[in-house]
Amino acid sequence: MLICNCLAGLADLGFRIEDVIEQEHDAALGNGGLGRLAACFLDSLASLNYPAWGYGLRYRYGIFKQEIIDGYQVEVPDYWLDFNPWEFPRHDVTVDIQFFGHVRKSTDENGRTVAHWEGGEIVKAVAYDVPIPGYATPSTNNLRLWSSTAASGEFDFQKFNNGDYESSVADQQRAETISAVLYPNDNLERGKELRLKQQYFWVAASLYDIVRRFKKSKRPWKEFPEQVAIQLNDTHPTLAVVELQRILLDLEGLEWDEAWNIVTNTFGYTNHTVLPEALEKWSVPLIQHLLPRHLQIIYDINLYFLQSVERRFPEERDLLGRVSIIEESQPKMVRMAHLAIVGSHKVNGVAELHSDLIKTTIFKDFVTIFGPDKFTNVTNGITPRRWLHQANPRLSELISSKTGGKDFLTDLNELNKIELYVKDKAFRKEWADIKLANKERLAKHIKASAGVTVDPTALFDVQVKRIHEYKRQQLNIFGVIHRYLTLKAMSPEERKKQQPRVSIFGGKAAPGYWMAKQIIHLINSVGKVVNNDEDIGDLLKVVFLEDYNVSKAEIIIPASDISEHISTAGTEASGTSNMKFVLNGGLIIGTCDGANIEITREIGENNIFLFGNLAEDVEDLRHAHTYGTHEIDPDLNRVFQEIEKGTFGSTQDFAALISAVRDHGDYYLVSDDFHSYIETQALVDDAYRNQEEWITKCITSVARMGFFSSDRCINEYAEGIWNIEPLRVEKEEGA
Ligand code: GL7
Repeated sequence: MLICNCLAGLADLGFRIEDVIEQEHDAALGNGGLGRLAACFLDSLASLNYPAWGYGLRYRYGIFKQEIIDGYQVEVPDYWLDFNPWEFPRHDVTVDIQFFGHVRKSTDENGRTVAHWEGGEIVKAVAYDVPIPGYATPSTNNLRLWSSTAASGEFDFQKFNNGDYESSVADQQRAETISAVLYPNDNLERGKELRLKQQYFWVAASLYDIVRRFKKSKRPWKEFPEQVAIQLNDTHPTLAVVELQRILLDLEGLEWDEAWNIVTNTFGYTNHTVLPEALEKWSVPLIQHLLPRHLQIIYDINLYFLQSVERRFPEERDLLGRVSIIEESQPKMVRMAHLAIVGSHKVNGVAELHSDLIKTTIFKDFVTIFGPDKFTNVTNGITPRRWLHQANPRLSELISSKTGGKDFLTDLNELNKIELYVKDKAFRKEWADIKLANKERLAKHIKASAGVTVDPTALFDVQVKRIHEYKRQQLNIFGVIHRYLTLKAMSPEERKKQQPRVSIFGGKAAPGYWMAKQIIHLINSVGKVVNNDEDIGDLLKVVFLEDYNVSKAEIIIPASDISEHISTAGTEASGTSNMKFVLNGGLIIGTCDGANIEITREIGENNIFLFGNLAEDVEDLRHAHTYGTHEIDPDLNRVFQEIEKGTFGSTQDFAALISAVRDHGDYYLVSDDFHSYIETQALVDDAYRNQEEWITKCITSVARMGFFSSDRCINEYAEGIWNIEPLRVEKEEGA
């Protein structure tokens, strides 16, 4: 009804809804899976009627736009706020945030030492509210994004009038810099002062807001954790642990133990990666300079923690150094993950393998100290509202016609009803038609954006995600080159028997990640040669889609036949696009990593193409590469030789990609997994040729994907970590 009114209203004004929707920018306030997961969670929280808030920064510039020029990535700023009808500026909701300064200690009338954080500078946080409407419920939650501005709110008129023009706006500009731009690194931390400022600005404003709301309830402080649960989505907001302790201690006058009890019962911490380069550490001098009082509190937290460890494990001197929040390096560093673990009552990983890995590797000592119950798993999920209903309306419609309505969108296990129709001819035909239509739509997009003509009946092989060595787009493109060489060596008759394939890549490289940029360049260079080779024709096309983002994902994912989730085993914490692809009727080629393992368990091992070494063997293989001889796979060597011959242009550019494998220990095991990858890709070709079998696999897989709803995931957090229940809400008429 509402939609009809919108359409009619827009038509009256002379607009088409499609054109209006086109105008909307992606919010782009994150880098990759981590931020997108949070967006799915917000949708589930609202749809399940949980009273929850999301907090973040209102970046003026989100993730950059990617252009491909001459095969290279070029970054362009993406100013998205010129048109954002969804936000409500709340100039009445502001918080003053302090930085720098010093700490003065005094003694109160009870002889207690009181700390006063004084001086420094103040920046103002202004709230912008983004309503998050739940699906099929009147509940709407709030995402509160903070924007930074000068404390005075304006530039300094006094200075301006005195002719000091530059300095009159300097304060304003410095303040606004804090929420100006998102750091574009995915799974990498660089320790920049502005980034730390962003983190503190965000958590201080958010905690102030939370505490203000709690105080209105007039409940005693000890009941704070009953009313409030705060989930740390990775370590980026971990300063919140310290900030809450500071508020309780310095501003509310609680004793240390009482305050710390409240803090630890309030926070939960989700770890999203084991990659060492992504584990946050901040230098002690930097924190000392920016947040002097917080550094004192961190030292006290660490002291009490280490004292308790020492009491319990008096013989284990090394243990203290290993678990300390402070790393005794030069300069000393604060290990944020350790702080998050010590400051939380639950720690979880995001897929079973990942949760096991953190318990046995990076956080092993903490399991010994706190016991295994503090550590748990909550396997990630995705919202079926966006990733099925919105992205693939025809498939959603077909499913709803067989499951008896739209209930599957709020109870994804309902999907299993479609397995009854796996042999139903009309159903299968409609299923195949929908996939083809989605592929035709993507083919049009490929033509328009990359200028390449692709045959929609070819096998669409997709790898879209951030470009990263651990995600191994280099393995994929080396495999594509191997396929090209194999086809080239065939007679025209033999070629005719081969399965045509379109290899589709997309994803951004962090601007400072040189190797990732070389991978993009190699993909484009290979595309240029292969796509123009008349011997090859439609048998193989290679496409790099510019500027992969959520809107493009909604076009690409429903059009995939096979998608690649091929990280080195043990490196991808979960992955979530793997779930999106299968939910949209595509199959997976993947390693035994992250959520691929649980997807296999749910859909059955006949419906997924797994290959490669297992996580438990990775360490030994790396060790062997470094200390033994490292034989490169002969097929991969052929690929390297072809690149080095200059077949794909400038050999210099790609030398580093080859030497990472051949000369520098092949850390990501590209050579070790190459043979198994190529063989498994051949199995994919065979399977795809048998379209009847293929469609059966696809339907069966979708039917068994219920587990991967973010609703299931949020219910697990609510029950196991936050101890909250949904609000009772009357369903809307006709919803
Ligand atoms: C990530 C993981 O790399 C990814 O595997 C996971 O699915 C996601 C959500 O849990 O979190 N961790 C991380 O730092 N980034 C991720 O995408 C950027």
